[in-house]
Order: sequence, then C-alpha cells, then structure tokens
Amino acid sequence: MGKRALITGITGQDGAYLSNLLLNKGYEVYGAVRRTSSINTGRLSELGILENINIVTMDLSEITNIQRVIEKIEPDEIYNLAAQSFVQTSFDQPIYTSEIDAIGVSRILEVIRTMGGKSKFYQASTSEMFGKVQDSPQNEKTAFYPRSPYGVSKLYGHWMTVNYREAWNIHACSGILFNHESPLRGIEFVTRKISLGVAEIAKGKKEVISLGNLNAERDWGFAGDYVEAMWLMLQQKSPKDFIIATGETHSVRHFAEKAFSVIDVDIEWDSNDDVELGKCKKSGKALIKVNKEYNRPAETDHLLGDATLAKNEIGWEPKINFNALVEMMVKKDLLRVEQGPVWF
Ligand code: NAP
Ligand code: G4F
Repeated sequence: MGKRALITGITGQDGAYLSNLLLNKGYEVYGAVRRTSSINTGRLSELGILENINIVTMDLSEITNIQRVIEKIEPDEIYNLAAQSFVQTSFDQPIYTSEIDAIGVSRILEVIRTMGGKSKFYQASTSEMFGKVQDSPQNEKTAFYPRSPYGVSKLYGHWMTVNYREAWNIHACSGILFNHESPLRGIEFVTRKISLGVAEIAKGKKEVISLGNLNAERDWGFAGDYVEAMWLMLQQKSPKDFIIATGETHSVRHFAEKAFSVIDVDIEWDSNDDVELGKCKKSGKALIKVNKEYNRPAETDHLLGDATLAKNEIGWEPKINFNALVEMMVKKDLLRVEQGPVWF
C-alpha cells in the first residue's frame, strides 16, 4: 500500500502542486481544509485532482480537531503548509498571524509527539525570516532578522520544528523556501498581480496596474519545482533543514518589465512627478503607477538564496528559470481573461 500524507493548506498554491506530486507517486493524500462559507478548492479542480483527495476539516487554531484528524489518518508524512501567508496582512493582523503561523505549528508538533512521534513532519519556513538580510546570498548559516509579524511568527515555527527534532527525536524538517510563484499564485502577491494586470491590459479590461515598492528584490522560483524539495526532504534518513532558492534575484520593477515584454510592450520609467510611472515606450500611455499605500511599515529589501546544500545532499535543483516563469504566468492569465472569470 502507498504512503499516507496529510497536507495542511491544501487549498493554497503549494497545496495544489504538492498534492499532484504525491498522487503521482502513489500516495493516499488527505487534505486539511478549514471551514469556510464558500468552496475554495478551485486550484485542485484546475489541476484535475480534487476527486482523488480525501478532504478533511481542520483548522490550525484548534488543537482538538488536529488531534482527531491525525489520530484517525495516522499519516506517514505531514506537510504543514497552512498559514496566514500574506506579509502585508500580517502587519494588520499580527495576533491572528502568530496564532496560526507560530502556535499552529506547536499544536501539530505536540499532537505528533503525544502520538509517539511516528509521522514525519515538514514545516513551510520562509526566506522572510531573513528580512533585513545580514549577509548575501543567504544560506542555512545566515542569521535571521525578520521584518514582519509574519516573519517573526514563521521563525517561531521554524525553531519549534528544530526543537522537537532535537528534544523528541521527531523526523521534523524545515524547508526555508524563497518566493515561489505560478499561475496558481494568489492575486494579492506581486507577481500574480502583475501577470493578471498585464493580461487584463492586453485584453482592454484594465488601464493601469498600481504597485508599491518597485525596488524590492526577490529570488523567485516556480512552485512546481519547490514542492519536489519538500517531498525530498522527508525522504532522507536523517531530518535536516534546507534553503530552497534559484540563486538569482530580480526587482519588482524588472518582473514588471519582463511581464509586459510578453505582450510586446516596452516600459520606460518616468519619475519626474511625485508619482513614478511605467509608460509604454511606443504610445507614452501610463501602464504602471506607484501607489505608496502598498508600501510596508518595514520592508524586506533584498533576498537571494544559496541552495548549494540542497543540491549536494538531496539532489534538488530548480528547473524553471525566471524568464520562463514570467512567461508561463502571463500566458496563463491571458487565457483566463479571454475564457472566463479569474477567481483566485
Ligand atoms: P497560500 O496559497 O496562501 O495558502 C495558504 C493555505 O493555508 C490555504 O490553503 C489556506 O486556506 C490555509 N490556511 C490559512 N489559515 C488557516 C487556518 N487557520 N487553518 C487551516 N488552514 C489555513 O500559501 P502558499 O503560497 O501555498 O504557501 C504555502 C506555505 O508556504 C505557507 O505556509 C507559506 O507561508 C509558506 N511559504 C510560501 C512561500 C511562497 O513564496 N509561496 C515561500 C516560503 C514559505 P484557505 O484557502 O481557506 O485560505
Ligand atoms: O509578492 P509579495 O507580497 O511577497 P512577499 O512579501 O515576499 O512574501 C511572499 O514570499 C515569502 C517568502 O519570502 C513567503 F513566505 C510569503 O508567504 C509570501 O509568499 O511581495 C514581494 C515584494 C515586497 O517587497 C513588496 O513590498 O513586492 C513588493 N511589492 C511592490 N508592490 C508588492 C506590491 N507586493 C504586493 N503584494 N503588492 C504590490 O502591489
């Protein structure tokens, strides 16, 4: 019989790609979904895998339901992907964010421990823990300096994972993943906001994309590649934490230029007035407008990951590069804008 996996956050971007990967490997996949008033399994439907997943109801804010679900399923592997994952929101909802992204991790680990530590555990840690970076590129030895309630909460989850491994001998790993994107990315994140905005402008459904800090730099990879690293980490004999990244960094400005180039539009920047604009070189029309409302109270200016350890020890490398990622996202959004509503 195949292995049993429980994935929290299965309705999110990574949950969809990871489910697909594990189903292809013959796993019995259980997906934890929190109760909502509307159906939000659209990503799983888009990949055509919803019918193959055993959906269970589970919220990370409540230990009793975590215990019941884990006792019933007895999973070989647990992937904790559930989180309030939007950095901007964490500044307005710091306590809720900690409740889910920090204490939520303790709740799962404590259930695993009290059940005898049989399930392997993957924690979705993040490059946002490096925040105000102390060194570049960032590797497994780089000091953390989180710059958001989200980053601080995730750092707690990260250290709890390390601690349960060391104190209770649980096979627990923390994947420190740098930003990863895809056509299934939520529309509030900057890459998808841009790819969808470009597609809507191309189809005459939008005039301008409003953005915040254009100079922030991120190491952007493809989510489909990154979920493979999650799985690989849990297949190792001894649990260990790894950086997962592409080793390339690009600014938001460059991402936007690249996205517009997919529809053959060259952007030139005009910062003569108070408001910086990205204009179409040919027509002079403003297509990008900077809106300071999107700026964060504290920003992570630069991220660049060094995934050498993952390459050497678990054989992981990214397959999709930056240009291919941008093209994939814009092309998919062009189809969506043409063919029907874009709900996620
Ligand atoms: P995402 O699309 O925002 O998905 C988050 C998932 O968490 C959704 O399924 C969401 O359910 C679920 N969730 C939120 N609050 C919950 C709660 N109280 N109880 C149960 N489930 C809850 O995020 P993602 O991009 O797939 O990222 C997956 C994980 O990796 C997250 O933990 C994120 O913080 C982390 N991470 C992401 C990146 C990245 O670049 N994508 C990088 C590093 C780390 P609903 O559908 O009901 O909202
Ligand atoms: O796309 P973002 O919102 O992603 P951010 O904050 O880097 O967080 C993502 O990656 C983390 C890994 O490092 C994950 F842990 C986290 O869960 C999430 O998936 O913003 C990227 C950058 C920021 O510097 C932001 O200030 O883009 C800048 N930005 C500029 N204009 C914008 C916008 N971000 C958003 N969301 N919207 C804008 O209009």
